[in-house]
Amino acid sequence: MTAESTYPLVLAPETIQTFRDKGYVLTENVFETLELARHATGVDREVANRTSTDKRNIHEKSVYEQSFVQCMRLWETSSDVRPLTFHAGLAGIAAQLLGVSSVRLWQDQALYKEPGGRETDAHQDQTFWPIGEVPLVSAWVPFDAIQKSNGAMSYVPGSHKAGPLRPVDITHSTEPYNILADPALNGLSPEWVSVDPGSVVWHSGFTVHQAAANESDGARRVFTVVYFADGFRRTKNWPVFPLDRARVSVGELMRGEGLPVVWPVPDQLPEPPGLLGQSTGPQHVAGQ
Ligand SMILES: O=C(O)CCC(=O)C(=O)O
Repeated sequence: MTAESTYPLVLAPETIQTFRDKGYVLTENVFETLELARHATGVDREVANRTSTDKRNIHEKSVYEQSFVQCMRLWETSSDVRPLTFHAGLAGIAAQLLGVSSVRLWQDQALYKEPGGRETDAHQDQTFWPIGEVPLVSAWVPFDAIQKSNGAMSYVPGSHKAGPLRPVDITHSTEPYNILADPALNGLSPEWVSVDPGSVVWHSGFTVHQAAANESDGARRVFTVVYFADGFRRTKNWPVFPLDRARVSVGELMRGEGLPVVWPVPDQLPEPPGLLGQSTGPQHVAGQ
């Protein structure tokens, strides 16, 4: 571990303030073209590996699967993806946005919205997980230019300040709650964010966000990395794969196998855990 790490990408104070005020912020020029293309190739390859036996077209999939092809914890099965998941520039930005000295990895995932893919329902991320109000931030890394017509995200500005609202069942196992009509949001409208490749959009764990349908002919290729502040404890006992795998019980510090420190930058890339989650989908449990 490098104790005296300095940030590879230093944020302007206004960028951090925007994130605190609005619950999301765009950072430009995080990746150069060739570097991003290299990461995209690694993620494409692992998504193709994970989905090679699935021959269904989008209309044969569940409502949830029509929002995106979801492949989680790609770093655990692909050494090509590891440099992106543990990218020092991203991890350093996460630490700056959260205002903490050390951050851990919660998860990475590819979210590829197929041509004709439906919208992603509006939700908050953090209410999915038994982790209370630990400071948490997601990096949304597009590999291509993304506008509303091909699956951009929108964010309700300031919604993170409402804290945890009613969870939204984006899997559609039950009727999803219409969080955009929650009185705590005071009727605020989501703001759509177009993103160029090389830029990254960050949102806080309680920011209400959604993604548009993909009306284009190409896949909307996005990779996300979720970071949380080190030194916080599990708050609830409902099942969640990464904490259960690391044998973190309620009241214990969230750390261990599969939850490595990513800032300060570790001396070596972390080793993947032995027990893996499912190849695709939300990885509620271990196994294929
Ligand atoms: O990209 C999407 O469709 C949804 C992404 C999302 O909900 C997230 O990154 O938290």
